[in-house]
Amino acid sequence: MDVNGSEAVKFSTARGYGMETLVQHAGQEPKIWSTDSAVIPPIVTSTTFRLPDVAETGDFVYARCGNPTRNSFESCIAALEGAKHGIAFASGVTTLFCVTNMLKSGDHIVSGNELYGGCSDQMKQITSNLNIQTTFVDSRDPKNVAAAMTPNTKMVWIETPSNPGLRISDIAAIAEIAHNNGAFLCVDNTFSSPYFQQPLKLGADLVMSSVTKYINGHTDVLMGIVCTNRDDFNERLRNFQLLIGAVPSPFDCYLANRGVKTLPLRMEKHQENAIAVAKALAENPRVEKVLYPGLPSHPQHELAKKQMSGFSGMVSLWIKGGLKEVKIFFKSLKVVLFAVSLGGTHSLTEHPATLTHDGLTAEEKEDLGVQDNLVRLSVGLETTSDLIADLEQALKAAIPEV
Ligand code: P1T
Repeated sequence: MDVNGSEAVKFSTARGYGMETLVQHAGQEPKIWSTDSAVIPPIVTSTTFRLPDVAETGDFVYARCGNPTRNSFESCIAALEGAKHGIAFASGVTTLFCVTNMLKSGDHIVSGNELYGGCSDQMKQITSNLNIQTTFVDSRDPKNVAAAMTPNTKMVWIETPSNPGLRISDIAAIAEIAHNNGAFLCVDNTFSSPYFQQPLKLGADLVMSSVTKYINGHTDVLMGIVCTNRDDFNERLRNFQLLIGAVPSPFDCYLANRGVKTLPLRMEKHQENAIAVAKALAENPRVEKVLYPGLPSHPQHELAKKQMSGFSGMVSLWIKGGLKEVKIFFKSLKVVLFAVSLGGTHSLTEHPATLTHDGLTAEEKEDLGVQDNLVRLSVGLETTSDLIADLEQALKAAIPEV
């Protein structure tokens, strides 16, 4: 388009334009810099877009309501989830905030009781202030979800596998319960990524992910995304992008779009390393218990196999001892880094009881197995034998006698 829909203007000194005008306009016409042959989508940082006419908009108007780099990324993740729509937000927790804001005062949520601590804290501390109460149930048994449904229940929220105990919830069974009660189901798919699990195909209405984790995969972007096939949900969530404005930056969208290109390769290697690490830890006399959904020792291995095509890179272990041993264990690691977050190329380990799930009450921690000796591992892409050797030497340092 030419300037303001009129004839193209040639910006040059010969035409008498001043320097102050030329620095704004010369060489900046979309015809000069835009291309339809670049292999990689460009980072479009413009916050505003030229409009064709009064009461007419082009594809883009203003960065909060749409940006070409963000659109590329959203379309890619929607395709991976088998969805019509993908709507990206500034973080995973913002995505939860926007999804729960589709409810109204007096509505009720039934949620799995094991969630990332930031998500359950948000439901308890912020969503509740909107007069939307949440009942938390052990969603491993769908009957618990059914029993908690009330006439006001409008949303069921589950995380599967869950953070940090890797509990599995039956997506198809819970979707049916939600629908029979006039509610919708949203699944937090962060731990699997769409590569290993596509909840919409199992009946969920919405699927969200913290892009910060496996989807971006490189520990350098904070972002969330929700995908859906429902046009009405898409409209409402896009309106939140516009009115709340917690949208990811074009640069972050570019990075995540770049990161996701290797999602299949990374997920296969995360899984390969996680299986090897989980097997080695299960045989270690210094370890009380190991959970990995891909091993037959996981109590819900059969359900995991039914709804997932692979088991990701998250391993949870309870070491022998308590806080003292756990502290020495973390300090002794050399390859695996002690840090929250997950899903990146580096192996990370964290202590849910004092970090990600610190907000839980003592009873909730006990009920979920978030004891002082629980260690969460996000198994990265390093050489398998280096990871196992590092974990084994740290366990030895922490628990010299067995
Ligand atoms: O950090 P953010 O992008 O806002 O995503 C929140 C979130 C949502 N859902 C799950 C399952 C998550 O694990 C997270 C974030 N989790 C961590 C930072 C963590 O260390 O567990």
